Amino acid sequence: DGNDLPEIEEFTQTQVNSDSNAELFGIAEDKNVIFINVESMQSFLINNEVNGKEVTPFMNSLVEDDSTYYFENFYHQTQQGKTSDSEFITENSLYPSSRGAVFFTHAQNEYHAMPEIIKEEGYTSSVFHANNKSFWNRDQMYDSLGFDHFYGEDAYEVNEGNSVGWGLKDKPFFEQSIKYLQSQEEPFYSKFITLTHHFPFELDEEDRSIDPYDSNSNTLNNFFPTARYTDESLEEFFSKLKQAGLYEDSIIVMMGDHNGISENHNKAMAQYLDKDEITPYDFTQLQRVPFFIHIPGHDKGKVMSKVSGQIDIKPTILHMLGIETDNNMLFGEDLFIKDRKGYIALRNGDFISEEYVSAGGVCYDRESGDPVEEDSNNALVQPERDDPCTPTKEKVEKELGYSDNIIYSDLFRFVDFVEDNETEN
Ligand code: GP9
Ligand code: MN
Repeated sequence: DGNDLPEIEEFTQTQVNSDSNAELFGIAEDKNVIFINVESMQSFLINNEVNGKEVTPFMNSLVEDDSTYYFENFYHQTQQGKTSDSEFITENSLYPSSRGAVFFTHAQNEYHAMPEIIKEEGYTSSVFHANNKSFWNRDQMYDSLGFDHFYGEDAYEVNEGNSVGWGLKDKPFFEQSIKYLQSQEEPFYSKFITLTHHFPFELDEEDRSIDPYDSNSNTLNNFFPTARYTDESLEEFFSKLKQAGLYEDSIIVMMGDHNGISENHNKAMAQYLDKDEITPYDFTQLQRVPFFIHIPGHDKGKVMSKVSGQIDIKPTILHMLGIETDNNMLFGEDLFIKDRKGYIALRNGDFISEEYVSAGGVCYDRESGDPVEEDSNNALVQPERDDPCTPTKEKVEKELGYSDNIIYSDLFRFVDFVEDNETEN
């Protein structure tokens, strides 16, 4: 039953800042939202090189661009559901499951997802992804999330010449998508999910603009050329949007979905990053994924450094569209408010705050990456003194538990989400 609801509601209303007085409230009112879920893109690639060559020149140019906000301390919060988890977090501002994929286990739940909310403001929504529609149970889950259209593999012309690895390459994927995008009723919210930069990072010679890295891990070695290929596909997509006349009236949001390099490749990663080893602290910092908000015509874009994550996307986009979120029961916060709660929870219970990184049971100083030293005097007097990560750790556990309750007991069945805009009149 819904007995836990009042407590969860109290938490989301008091502990999560739903202030819509953000700098960018309404900046994208009635504009199209083009959202790109960029497969396996990780932040360590941005403004970095391999064999003396830039890996992601297009995204690097966006970091500098006045129309773009780039979030350099933005974390993915996915677990076993990988891409599907990143979608789940984005659309709902809820956490995914600690085991399995919520796209499979709870596709029949009642949600109050972004596509459904913006539909009330006259938006149509769609997803573009050149893979089988039932992969990750997307066909079912997209209905529950309120998406209007899903352009899967059958919407694309896929042949041997234009595919590699998992299927259609990203360049023809974007190219073939334009005609569908032009047919969307405006304003639209359209999500594109890329595929080429996916494990095991296969790429044809002709598509390679940079050489692989040289280490004992073929996975890491091949990660760089496919990242470059996808970066080029994004640049081409921007140009095509301009040619199609879709650019000016849209905002373009890009997010890396999760890491593509697991801890199995720590040795090679340490070599690449020129470190002795990859500690749990380093591995946690490697869970940063690029996040960009590009607003054509805007000139106040900058690099944003506060700790942030996928959970924050939904309130940020809704506020940019001029939609209030006060009664929404979200766990994320607008990326542009001053008074953020100051930490990001990872699904495994680890967290990153402005001061600390809690990883694998160790509390690290975020700036130095060193474990926080127990004050030796204090430890003698109070041997069980909690380390400075404990208060945040407790909040993180509470928050993850509340989100789990919502999902496991399908609690949104009992909530009547009334838009504030309507209640005021
Ligand atoms: C599959 C694609 C990749 O459709 O989204 O999924 P992943 O393996 O990254 O979860
Ligand atoms: Mn993925």
